[in-house]
This record gives sequence, structure tokens and C-alpha cells, in this order.
Amino acid sequence: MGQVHNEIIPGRVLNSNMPDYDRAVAEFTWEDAERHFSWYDTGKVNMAFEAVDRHVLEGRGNARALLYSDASREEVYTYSDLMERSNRFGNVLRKYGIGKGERVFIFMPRQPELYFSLLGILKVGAVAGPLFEAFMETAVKDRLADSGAVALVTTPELLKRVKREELPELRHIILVGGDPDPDPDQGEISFEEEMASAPSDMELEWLGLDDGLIIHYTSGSTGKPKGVYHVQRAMIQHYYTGKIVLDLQPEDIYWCTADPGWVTGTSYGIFAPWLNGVANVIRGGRFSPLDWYKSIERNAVTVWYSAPTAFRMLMGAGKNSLEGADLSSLRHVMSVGEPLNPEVVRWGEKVYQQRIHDTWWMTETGAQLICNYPGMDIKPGSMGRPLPGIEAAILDDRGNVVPPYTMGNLAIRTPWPSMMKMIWNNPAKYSEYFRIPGWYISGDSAYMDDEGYYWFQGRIDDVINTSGERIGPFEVESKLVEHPAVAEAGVIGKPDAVRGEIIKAFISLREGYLPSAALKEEIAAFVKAGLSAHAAPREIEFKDKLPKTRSGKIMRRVLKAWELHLPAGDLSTIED
Ligand code: 6R9
Repeated sequence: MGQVHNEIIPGRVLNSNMPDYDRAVAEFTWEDAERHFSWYDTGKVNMAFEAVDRHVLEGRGNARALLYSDASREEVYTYSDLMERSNRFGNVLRKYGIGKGERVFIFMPRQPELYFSLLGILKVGAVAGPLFEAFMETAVKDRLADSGAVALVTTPELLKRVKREELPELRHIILVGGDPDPDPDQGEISFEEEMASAPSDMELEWLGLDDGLIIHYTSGSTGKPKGVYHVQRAMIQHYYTGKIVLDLQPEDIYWCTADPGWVTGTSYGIFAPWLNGVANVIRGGRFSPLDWYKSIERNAVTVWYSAPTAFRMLMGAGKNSLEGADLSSLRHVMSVGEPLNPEVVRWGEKVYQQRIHDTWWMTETGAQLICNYPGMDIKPGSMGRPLPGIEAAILDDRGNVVPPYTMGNLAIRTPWPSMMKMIWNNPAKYSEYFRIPGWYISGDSAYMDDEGYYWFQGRIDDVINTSGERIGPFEVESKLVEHPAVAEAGVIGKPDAVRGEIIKAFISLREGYLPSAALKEEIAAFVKAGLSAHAAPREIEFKDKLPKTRSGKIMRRVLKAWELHLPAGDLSTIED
């Protein structure tokens, strides 16, 4: 196992006099992060105050906070602008009696109003619930019903997907986008009209560290999506990792490509950058390689956070998409959401002159935990090391720590500041994560090498057992994408009478390659030669596209369900 762990490339070293791993610890501590917030003086906090108002009160109101663009809009908002807009929206919510602890959902495309609304929701102490714009009726209804949302910020277009008759607790609909005729009898309110008449200053709701912040619904392999509930305390870790992992400096122009419907789009698309007072780029609309590169160039982005699926698409789009785009402003590039194939890291070095830094965390963890951060060496294919102050381990099913290079349950010592506080309405599900005392069990399978680097293998449910060998699908997938014909690969274990399971690979091909039996053989031989005989797929199936979540994760359970002709389970987060 771990064929790639010998390769080491040096990471970015910021302060060459200090041993890498200790540098970050020495320069900025968790204590520093805690001390930063008003809680330290007053016992009270509010994320929106810390992320926005504080900068204005400390004289940085004219600094650029939000650099928005899509195909038709291009707008810049300063921290003062954000403070004013979010105050107004907070006042609108108060006018309708919405306050502390209530759930207010947002269902709209990435556009500035989404961000004003989210901050306004936080200002009244309500709990924000962002939804992907792509959700259809059932997905929207399940989430609003489960959380008991009292209000929804949406557009007239998307409102058609909200089954109001089945949502008795939903009292207010705030319509963004100049709806000419909101119906007050239906609880409809015009965002633009209300904002225009709302006062621009407000006394925000001061909260405790354990008061609610945000709820993100995330799909498991079975059952309904879970409402992962986070509290204000998470700001300590958002702020801290913004410094240590994102390496944000006051002059940075930062772009996180994630949508706020995904935790990355809030923790690192809203909280971490604004707590650190940088200029935050938001790009509306769909993914397009050239657009993205142009966005980096036009905004002179310095720090960029994206996902393997995007990097692989950019890689697949080839040189032409890069033509004429100047990416020299980039100083730090990171990835999250899925394993980052070594091939992509090498490509990043070539194309961006940047080592893409992988980061590992989950909706439930609220913020980054295991990362490649500035100052440490990168081993392509490894998600890095636990952050200072975070203890990770690989446990067997009984909770014993296993030796290096042994695959097992990736676990984190509890607690850490941004750890979820509950699964909404589902205490039983919550306790499953903590079934081994003192540990959070991630559901991921990984191993640790003898230098404390962690290597992702797959979700526990995805680990393949073939002829008694345990094989993580990621290792096979990474080898597959090294083959020039392969754009993306998803690998599953297919039940087999003789071997227990055999490895089956679903593959989408790069531009210019056609499916054929000879190509299948060639690809299988390539894995056999590069990895091992038992890791080579015995079956290969070509697909135009692999099923993926909105956050770009290949849905192996859907591949498996296809293969076995079983129901695919919850598909609310699937891409198309
Ligand atoms: C932030 C986020 C969490 C799951 C996680 C793991 C996978 C995330 C990864 C990674 C390998 C990485 N994952 N980062 N796998 N390397 N760097 O993605 O949250 O959507 O809840 O997903 O994503 O399987 O358990 P979420």
C-alpha cells in the first residue's frame, strides 16, 4: 500500500530559520485566535460582527470585502458596504419578528444578496441554512421541514420549487430580484423594497460561543440528509486556519470557488476570509475553464481554494483554456473535498508553478483538521498532517490505535472549536460519530505513514476487499488518471463468488479518446504495472460522465447501485 509515499516535494517555506512544522505553531497560536474576539472581553460574540463590523470599527471600512462578478454583473463592496447591507437585512428580519435561534434558509444563486442575507441572519442571532440553487422540490422541502425553518430568502424563479403547503412553519418568503408583486397573504416580502426602507444601523444580537451559527445538510449513503449544526465557537478555528492554512495576509485577494450550499462555501467562502479581513472574490454562474482563469487574472487572485474535480476539469481542458491567461498573481493554491491525485499536484506545479496544498475536513468538523500547510513538505497524494493542536489517529473497529501504514478508521480526538454541536433532530446519528470514547470517527478510511502524514483510502463503506486484500479505491483511481486516456475514474468493489469482491472501474475518457476493448486492456495493464496485480480493475466500463455531488465528489455508492441494480438512495445532492 502507499506506492506514492516516497515522493516528497518541498512546500512553501515562509520563515526558513525555523523547523517547518513548528513555525506555524510558534507564530500564531490557538490562544491568539481566541483572544482576538470580543468574547474575550465581553463574554459575547456574533460572527457577523467579527467578520464585518469589527473591521469597520477598527478603521478598515474602506477595504474591499466582496469582489463579485458573473456574466452580467461586476460589483465591488467594501466592509462598510457589507455592514450597511447586513444591518438593513437584519432590521428587515426583526421587523417580521424573526430572532435568535430561529432557522432562516437561503435558496438562491451565488450573488451579492446571498451574502448580505446570510450576514443579516447572523446579526439577529438566527441560524442560517444555505441551500444549493440546483435543489429540486423534495430536496428543498426535506431540509426546510426538518429544520423547522420560519423564513426563506429566495428568487421568484426558485420559489416554484418550494412546496409551501407542506411547510406550515415557513411564515416568510423574502423574494430577491425585484418581484413586481409579492403576495403578503402568502407571507411574501420584496427584498429590494424592504431593504430600501430599513434603517442602516442596528444593535446586533450578542451571543454565547455555543449559540447557533449555521446548519448544513449533508447526505449520507442511506436515509435522509442530516442537518449538521454549528455554533459561534467555530469562528476560532475559521480565523486560525485562515492564518495557518490559507496563509491570509491583509493585502491578499482570495478566491474560494465553492458555493455556500456546501460547507466549504461558508467556512472558507465567507467566515475565514472575512474574519481575516481580506478581499473575497465571488464568481457567479457555472464552471468554465477560461472564465475561471480570466477571473484569477482580472482580480489578481493571490490565494485560491478549489476542489480536485475542478482541477481535473481544468487539466482535462488542456493548454488552450490557459492560453493568454496570466496566473502569475497566484501565491498559494489549496484543494478540498476529495482526494487530490498526485498527478494533479504534479500538473499544478507545471502549469501554475504552484504546489496545490490538499486539505482534509468535513461538514461535521466545521473547519480544516489535516492539511498541507505553508511551511511543511508536501507528499503528493497525502492530505497532510494534523494541524497544531489537533490529534488524529487511525483506529481499528474496537478503538485501538493501529501501527503506521495500517488502513483503518480516521479519527480525531475530541473536541476542537469548530466541531458540530448536533445533528438536528437526530441525537442517535450524532452519537454514532462518538461511539469510541474520546474520539470522533470520521467514516473515512486512511493510513498514517512513519512521518505522521495521512493518506486517504476511501469512505469506510467504499473500501474493497478482494481475495482478502483491503484496497482503497482512491489509490486505484489515482493510478487510473495517470493514464493519458483517462479524465476521471470511480472505482468500486463488485461482489464476486470467488474473490469476495473484484475491482470495477468506471472511467470517463479525455477529449480525443474513444472507448474500445483494447483500451480497457491497456488501462488495466497500466494499473497492474504501476500499482499491483491485485489492484488492477478486472472490469472497466466507460461512461460519458461520472455521477458527482454538487461539491464534486464522485458518488461511488451510486456507481455501486447501478452495478447491482439497487436503488441509489438519496440523490438530492447529485450534480445533474
Ligand atoms: C469539506 C468537505 C467530507 C468528505 C470526507 C472525505 C472527503 C474531503 C478530502 C476528502 C480526501 C481530502 N474529503 N476532503 N477526501 N482528501 N482532502 O468536503 O466536507 O462535503 O462533508 O465531505 O469528503 O471523504 O469525509 P463534506
